[in-house]
Amino acid sequence: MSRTIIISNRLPVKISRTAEGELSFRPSEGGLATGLGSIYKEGDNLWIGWPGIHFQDEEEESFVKKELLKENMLPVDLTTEEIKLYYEGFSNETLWPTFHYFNQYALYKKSYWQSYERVNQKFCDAVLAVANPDDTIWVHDYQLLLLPDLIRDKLPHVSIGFFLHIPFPSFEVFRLLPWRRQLLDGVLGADLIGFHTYDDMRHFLSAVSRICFLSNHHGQITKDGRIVEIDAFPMGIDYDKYARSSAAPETLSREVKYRTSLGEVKLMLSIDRLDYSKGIAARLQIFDLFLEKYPQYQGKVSLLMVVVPSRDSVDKYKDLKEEVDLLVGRVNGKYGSVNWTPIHYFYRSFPLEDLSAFYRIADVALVTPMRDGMNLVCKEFVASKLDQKGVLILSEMAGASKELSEAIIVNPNDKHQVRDAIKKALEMSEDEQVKHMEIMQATLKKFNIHHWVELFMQRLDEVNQKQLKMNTKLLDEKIESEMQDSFASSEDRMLFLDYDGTLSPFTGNPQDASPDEELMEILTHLSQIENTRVIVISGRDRHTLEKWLGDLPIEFVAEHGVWMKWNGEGWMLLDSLDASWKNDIRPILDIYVNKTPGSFVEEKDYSLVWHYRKVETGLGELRAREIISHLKYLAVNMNLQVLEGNKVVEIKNLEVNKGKAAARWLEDDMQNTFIMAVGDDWTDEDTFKAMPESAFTIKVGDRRSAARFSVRDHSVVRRILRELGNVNVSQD
Ligand code: GDG
Repeated sequence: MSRTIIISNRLPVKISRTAEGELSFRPSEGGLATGLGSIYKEGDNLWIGWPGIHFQDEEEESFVKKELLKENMLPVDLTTEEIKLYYEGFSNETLWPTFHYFNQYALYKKSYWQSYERVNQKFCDAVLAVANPDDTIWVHDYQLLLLPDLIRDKLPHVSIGFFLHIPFPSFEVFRLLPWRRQLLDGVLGADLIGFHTYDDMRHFLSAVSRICFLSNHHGQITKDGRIVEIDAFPMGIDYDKYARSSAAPETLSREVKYRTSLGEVKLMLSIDRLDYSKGIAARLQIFDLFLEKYPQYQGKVSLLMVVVPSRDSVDKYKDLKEEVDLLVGRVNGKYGSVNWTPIHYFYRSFPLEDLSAFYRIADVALVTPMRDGMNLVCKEFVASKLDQKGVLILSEMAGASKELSEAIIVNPNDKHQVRDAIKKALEMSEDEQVKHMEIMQATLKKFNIHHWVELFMQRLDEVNQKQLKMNTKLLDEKIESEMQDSFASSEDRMLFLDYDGTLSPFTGNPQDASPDEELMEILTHLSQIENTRVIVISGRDRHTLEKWLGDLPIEFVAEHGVWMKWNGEGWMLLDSLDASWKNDIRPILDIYVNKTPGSFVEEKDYSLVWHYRKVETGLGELRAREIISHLKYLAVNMNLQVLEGNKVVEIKNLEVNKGKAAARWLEDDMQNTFIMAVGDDWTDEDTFKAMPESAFTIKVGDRRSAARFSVRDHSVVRRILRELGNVNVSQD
């Protein structure tokens, strides 16, 4: 039976050692653990991750493994060095600062990277030891960016989802990473990649387009013949859990206790892990500014600030802790009195009942991160406000701000704006508070954590169905051997081969793609086999094809079918074609060449091609769209077709296409003829469609095609052709 396997850096469990040296297991309270609890605890499903402790010996390791397995968890043991280099190092000192736009804090250390690679491999080994090809795998977060592709390599058809919990930065920041390409290739091993917000998603797509040269269509990328879908799935909270906890008697009694000791002041609340991305220091400076500018609030409002210890072995976090301690001391020293403390500061974590009491008690939640993937604290505050009174001040840099537009949205760098937002929040009428809170609660109730899990899993399943339904089947060994048998046993053989992207890789300059020695050898060899015809069917002009391949005993279709050359005969023109339209269209294309550095026009006998492979990424695509819309009506009137290819826009006569040309080689009875057609772009689709059903039609790259099979790239095509050339054909 197929299973779901969740993988994250940490397992959803807290294991601690008691004073007597015994181990105690407590389930983690995190939102993710709750949300995914409905999945991983079911049947044979599993959660794989680091258990958070170092095993003292093998006996302890096997005991912990056994205990965890009872709860459907499988631990990955990490050494002290791996925690230092992979976790604290690459994850938290390289990726975390870069992804949160603190790239000046990022360390680019080779030893960190190497450990990150090794640990991702370690996680992969743990997955492979238990996973089956029909399982569904869901990988979480920035510590495991390489994992999807590592798994894909060994289980090519398994369904893999990936979710990033932190922001994905703009391409300009992401590109700073020395290992940017490997990181993207790693994550692109997934079938579905999810982000909290649309902005993260578009930053990712832009990085993929610029670094991996893969474009997307409505968030869908095709990589190595596979579909990869990218989308935004804003993560929610376990709404009912927070609402319930807010009404619990234990919470109410703690609220009374805290209210009594705090006195009759208004209360602002902030809760964060200690992190520079959370804007804790700036928040303290803002509170200082607020008390200074509005002295009437001195003695009337306090800030309850919970900072949860985190990553305190990383230098930057130690520095931040010192800075926060200092600022709290300064503000309290400057304004405090015997009966009023401006800031109640706690550097520790609290149980949920306390947290809920804080959420209840607070008049204002001050959530002002410099950058945050989502931020769950603000959502928990809203869910805990059962009487709907309270105001949320929320940084526009938190993913949550995209959903909670009823909050007072601020830019945390604009200290004066936040200072005044505090005043506005404290003075907001109760009616208005309720009005905003109601709308936010309705959103969070619907888009809760269970909804998030369901949406993601459903979508992953849909992508999986899409992969299965794709017309083409990845060419495997079995089909290849069938193909070789058919090649050997047929009386005649016919191979229609596209050139660019099929026999040869794309180059910046089309003229640089001349055949290399290997290709010449393959084609020579094939064309020498008896009763075997090789037809190169290309969009290129006949002069180039003649120059490059004219010495071989092969046949040609040039300019997508304008020109044809049968064995031993001269070039033949397709019917009577008109080329006078070029005089009207060429000047238009020249305008675009003039304003687009790196682009040029290729003029063929019966078509014009605007090339933009060397144009700045993005600009080329923009101009291509401009050209297409510029020529749209003109083309219809002039009986032309405007087609978008691989970094080209081609204009040619409507009646020209590769399929029509290829059909001239085909006869009625071809039962004893082995036919193969290979191509990589839309112009080859016409060839595929023109072929008899039994033909071996092969698409290179993309799997959405009329072809029966697909292969990854031109190097696979070459290997297949080389092996066909070595087959012993029947002599009778
Ligand atoms: C990352 C992304 C994204 C805090 N103090 C206590 C406590 N907490 C709980 C909160 C909340 C969670 O910790 C913090 O979640 P955040 O979302 O605010 O922040 P990160 O830890 O940085 O999480 C973030 C998130 O992943 C999910 O995708 O939203 O952007 O950075 O649930 O309640 N819980 C308890 N005691 C505490 O003292 N029990």
